Amino acid sequence: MNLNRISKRMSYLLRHCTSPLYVNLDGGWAKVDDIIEVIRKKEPDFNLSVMEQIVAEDAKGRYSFDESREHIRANQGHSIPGVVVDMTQPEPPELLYHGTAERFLDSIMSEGLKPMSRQFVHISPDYETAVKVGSRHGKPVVLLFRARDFVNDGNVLYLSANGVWQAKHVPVKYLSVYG
Ligand code: HQG
Repeated sequence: MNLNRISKRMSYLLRHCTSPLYVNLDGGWAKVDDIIEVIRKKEPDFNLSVMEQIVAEDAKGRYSFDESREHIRANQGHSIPGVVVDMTQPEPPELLYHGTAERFLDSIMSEGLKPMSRQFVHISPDYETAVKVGSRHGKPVVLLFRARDFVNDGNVLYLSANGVWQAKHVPVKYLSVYG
Protein backbone atom coordinates (compact mmCIF):
# COMPACT_ATOMS: atom_id res chain seq x y z
CA MET A 1 0.00 0.00 0.00
CA ASN A 2 1.42 3.40 -1.04
CA LEU A 3 0.73 5.81 1.84
CA ASN A 4 1.83 8.86 -0.15
CA ARG A 5 -0.70 8.06 -2.87
CA ILE A 6 -3.44 7.59 -0.28
CA SER A 7 -2.52 10.88 1.42
CA LYS A 8 -2.85 12.66 -1.92
CA ARG A 9 -6.28 11.10 -2.35
CA MET A 10 -7.23 12.26 1.17
CA SER A 11 -5.98 15.78 0.37
CA TYR A 12 -8.03 15.85 -2.80
CA LEU A 13 -11.23 14.74 -1.07
CA LEU A 14 -10.74 17.09 1.90
CA ARG A 15 -9.56 20.17 -0.02
CA HIS A 16 -10.77 20.13 -3.58
CA CYS A 17 -13.51 17.60 -4.38
CA THR A 18 -16.96 19.11 -4.87
CA SER A 19 -18.70 16.19 -6.56
CA PRO A 20 -19.78 14.78 -4.28
CA LEU A 21 -18.86 17.19 -1.51
CA TYR A 22 -17.53 15.24 1.47
CA VAL A 23 -16.70 18.16 3.73
CA ASN A 24 -19.00 20.26 5.87
CA LEU A 25 -18.48 23.88 4.78
CA ASP A 26 -18.58 24.97 8.42
CA GLY A 27 -15.19 23.76 9.60
CA GLY A 28 -14.14 21.62 6.67
CA TRP A 29 -14.88 18.39 8.54
CA ALA A 30 -15.64 15.17 6.68
CA LYS A 31 -16.87 11.91 8.17
CA VAL A 32 -13.95 9.54 8.69
CA ASP A 33 -16.14 6.62 7.60
CA ASP A 34 -17.08 8.35 4.32
CA ILE A 35 -13.47 9.10 3.42
CA ILE A 36 -12.38 5.54 4.23
CA GLU A 37 -15.25 4.10 2.22
CA VAL A 38 -14.49 6.07 -0.93
CA ILE A 39 -10.72 5.51 -0.82
CA ARG A 40 -11.21 1.77 -0.20
CA LYS A 41 -12.78 1.47 -3.63
CA LYS A 42 -9.31 1.99 -5.11
CA GLU A 43 -7.18 0.96 -2.11
CA PRO A 44 -8.86 -2.11 -0.57
CA ASP A 45 -6.34 -2.34 2.30
CA PHE A 46 -7.03 1.21 3.51
CA ASN A 47 -8.63 1.37 6.95
CA LEU A 48 -8.85 3.53 10.08
CA SER A 49 -5.47 2.54 11.46
CA VAL A 50 -3.76 3.42 8.17
CA MET A 51 -5.57 6.77 8.17
CA GLU A 52 -4.43 7.38 11.76
CA GLN A 53 -0.85 6.58 10.75
CA ILE A 54 -1.01 9.03 7.81
CA VAL A 55 -2.43 11.80 10.04
CA ALA A 56 0.15 11.18 12.80
CA GLU A 57 3.15 10.94 10.50
CA ASP A 58 2.33 13.70 7.99
CA ALA A 59 5.42 15.91 7.82
CA LYS A 60 3.38 19.09 7.31
CA GLY A 61 0.60 18.29 9.79
CA ARG A 62 -1.89 18.47 6.92
CA TYR A 63 -4.77 16.73 8.75
CA SER A 64 -6.61 16.84 12.08
CA PHE A 65 -9.23 14.61 13.68
CA ASP A 66 -11.92 16.30 15.75
CA GLU A 67 -12.33 15.43 19.44
CA SER A 68 -14.75 12.59 18.73
CA ARG A 69 -12.31 11.26 16.10
CA GLU A 70 -15.35 10.67 13.89
CA HIS A 71 -14.36 13.57 11.62
CA ILE A 72 -11.22 14.56 9.76
CA ARG A 73 -10.21 17.74 7.98
CA ALA A 74 -7.34 19.25 6.03
CA ASN A 75 -5.91 22.09 8.10
CA GLN A 76 -5.32 24.33 5.07
CA GLY A 77 -5.01 24.36 1.28
CA HIS A 78 -8.69 24.23 0.32
CA SER A 79 -10.10 25.25 -3.03
CA ILE A 80 -13.67 24.13 -2.25
CA PRO A 81 -15.71 27.38 -2.25
CA GLY A 82 -17.29 28.28 1.07
CA VAL A 83 -15.25 26.02 3.34
CA VAL A 84 -14.34 27.93 6.50
CA VAL A 85 -11.65 26.32 8.62
CA ASP A 86 -10.97 27.96 11.98
CA MET A 87 -7.65 29.79 12.09
CA THR A 88 -6.02 32.12 14.58
CA GLN A 89 -4.71 35.65 14.02
CA PRO A 90 -1.61 35.91 16.23
CA GLU A 91 0.76 38.82 15.83
CA PRO A 92 3.18 37.78 13.09
CA PRO A 93 6.95 38.20 13.11
CA GLU A 94 8.25 41.23 11.28
CA LEU A 95 9.14 39.17 8.20
CA LEU A 96 7.69 36.05 6.61
CA TYR A 97 8.55 34.29 3.33
CA HIS A 98 6.75 33.26 0.16
CA GLY A 99 8.34 30.71 -2.13
CA THR A 100 7.44 30.88 -5.79
CA ALA A 101 8.96 30.16 -9.19
CA GLU A 102 11.00 32.64 -11.18
CA ARG A 103 8.51 32.53 -14.04
CA PHE A 104 5.73 33.98 -11.81
CA LEU A 105 7.83 36.89 -10.56
CA ASP A 106 6.85 39.59 -13.11
CA SER A 107 3.18 38.91 -12.58
CA ILE A 108 3.49 38.84 -8.76
CA MET A 109 5.50 42.08 -8.70
CA SER A 110 2.79 43.80 -10.73
CA GLU A 111 -0.40 42.45 -9.12
CA GLY A 112 0.77 41.16 -5.74
CA LEU A 113 0.28 37.64 -4.36
CA LYS A 114 -3.10 36.14 -5.26
CA PRO A 115 -4.58 32.88 -3.95
CA MET A 116 -4.83 31.50 -7.51
CA SER A 117 -6.80 28.22 -7.27
CA ARG A 118 -6.78 28.09 -3.45
CA GLN A 119 -8.75 30.14 -0.92
CA PHE A 120 -5.64 31.88 0.47
CA VAL A 121 -2.09 32.83 -0.42
CA HIS A 122 0.20 30.52 1.56
CA ILE A 123 3.08 32.15 3.38
CA SER A 124 5.95 30.28 5.03
CA PRO A 125 7.46 30.91 8.46
CA ASP A 126 11.05 30.46 7.26
CA TYR A 127 13.29 30.73 4.21
CA GLU A 128 14.01 26.99 3.90
CA THR A 129 10.32 26.09 3.78
CA ALA A 130 9.72 28.80 1.17
CA VAL A 131 12.47 27.36 -1.06
CA LYS A 132 10.79 23.94 -0.89
CA VAL A 133 7.35 25.40 -1.71
CA GLY A 134 8.76 27.41 -4.64
CA SER A 135 10.66 24.41 -6.03
CA ARG A 136 7.35 22.66 -6.66
CA HIS A 137 6.72 25.11 -9.50
CA GLY A 138 10.18 25.53 -11.09
CA LYS A 139 13.33 27.48 -10.31
CA PRO A 140 12.60 28.78 -6.78
CA VAL A 141 12.60 32.43 -5.80
CA VAL A 142 11.86 33.59 -2.26
CA LEU A 143 9.97 36.80 -1.53
CA LEU A 144 10.30 38.63 1.76
CA PHE A 145 6.93 39.69 3.13
CA ARG A 146 6.71 42.58 5.63
CA ALA A 147 4.05 40.78 7.65
CA ARG A 148 4.03 43.05 10.72
CA ASP A 149 3.47 46.17 8.56
CA PHE A 150 0.75 44.35 6.60
CA VAL A 151 -1.17 43.63 9.81
CA ASN A 152 -0.50 47.05 11.34
CA ASP A 153 -2.05 48.58 8.21
CA GLY A 154 -5.30 46.74 9.00
CA ASN A 155 -4.93 43.67 6.77
CA VAL A 156 -5.92 40.23 8.06
CA LEU A 157 -3.30 37.50 8.34
CA TYR A 158 -4.31 34.05 9.58
CA LEU A 159 -2.28 31.16 10.96
CA SER A 160 -3.54 27.64 10.20
CA ALA A 161 -3.45 24.86 12.80
CA ASN A 162 -0.36 23.45 11.08
CA GLY A 163 1.61 26.71 11.00
CA VAL A 164 0.96 28.07 7.50
CA TRP A 165 0.29 31.82 7.39
CA GLN A 166 -2.53 32.81 5.03
CA ALA A 167 -3.83 36.01 3.44
CA LYS A 168 -6.47 36.79 0.85
CA HIS A 169 -4.13 39.05 -1.12
CA VAL A 170 -0.71 40.56 -0.51
CA PRO A 171 -0.11 43.88 -2.29
CA VAL A 172 3.27 44.43 -3.93
CA LYS A 173 4.29 47.13 -1.46
CA TYR A 174 4.83 44.49 1.26
CA LEU A 175 7.02 42.28 -0.96
CA SER A 176 10.65 42.23 -2.03
CA VAL A 177 12.84 39.61 -3.64
CA TYR A 178 15.08 37.95 -1.06
CA GLY A 179 18.80 38.11 -1.70
C1 HQG B 1 1.83 31.91 -7.54
C2 HQG B 1 1.83 22.98 -0.46
C3 HQG B 1 1.32 34.70 -10.86
C4 HQG B 1 2.33 31.51 -6.18
C5 HQG B 1 2.90 23.95 -0.02
C6 HQG B 1 2.45 29.99 -6.36
C7 HQG B 1 2.14 25.17 0.41
C8 HQG B 1 1.13 33.98 -8.70
C9 HQG B 1 1.32 29.67 -7.33
C10 HQG B 1 0.82 25.04 -0.31
C11 HQG B 1 0.53 35.19 -8.32
C12 HQG B 1 0.12 29.01 -6.66
C13 HQG B 1 0.60 26.16 -1.25
C14 HQG B 1 0.34 36.16 -9.32
C15 HQG B 1 0.66 33.96 -6.57
N1 HQG B 1 0.76 35.87 -10.58
N2 HQG B 1 1.54 33.73 -9.96
N3 HQG B 1 -0.22 37.36 -9.07
N4 HQG B 1 0.25 35.14 -7.00
N5 HQG B 1 1.21 33.23 -7.58
O1 HQG B 1 0.31 25.46 -5.23
O2 HQG B 1 1.99 28.70 -2.34
O3 HQG B 1 1.72 19.93 -0.05
O4 HQG B 1 -1.63 27.10 -5.14
O5 HQG B 1 3.58 32.12 -5.90
O6 HQG B 1 3.71 23.45 0.98
O7 HQG B 1 2.88 27.10 -4.11
O8 HQG B 1 -0.41 21.01 -0.74
O9 HQG B 1 0.39 27.60 -3.85
O10 HQG B 1 3.70 29.67 -6.94
O11 HQG B 1 1.92 25.29 1.76
O12 HQG B 1 0.03 20.54 1.66
O13 HQG B 1 0.88 30.92 -7.88
O14 HQG B 1 0.86 23.81 -1.01
O15 HQG B 1 1.30 22.26 0.60
O16 HQG B 1 0.48 27.67 -6.35
O17 HQG B 1 1.64 26.20 -2.21
P1 HQG B 1 -0.18 26.87 -5.16
P2 HQG B 1 1.82 27.45 -3.15
P3 HQG B 1 0.62 20.85 0.35
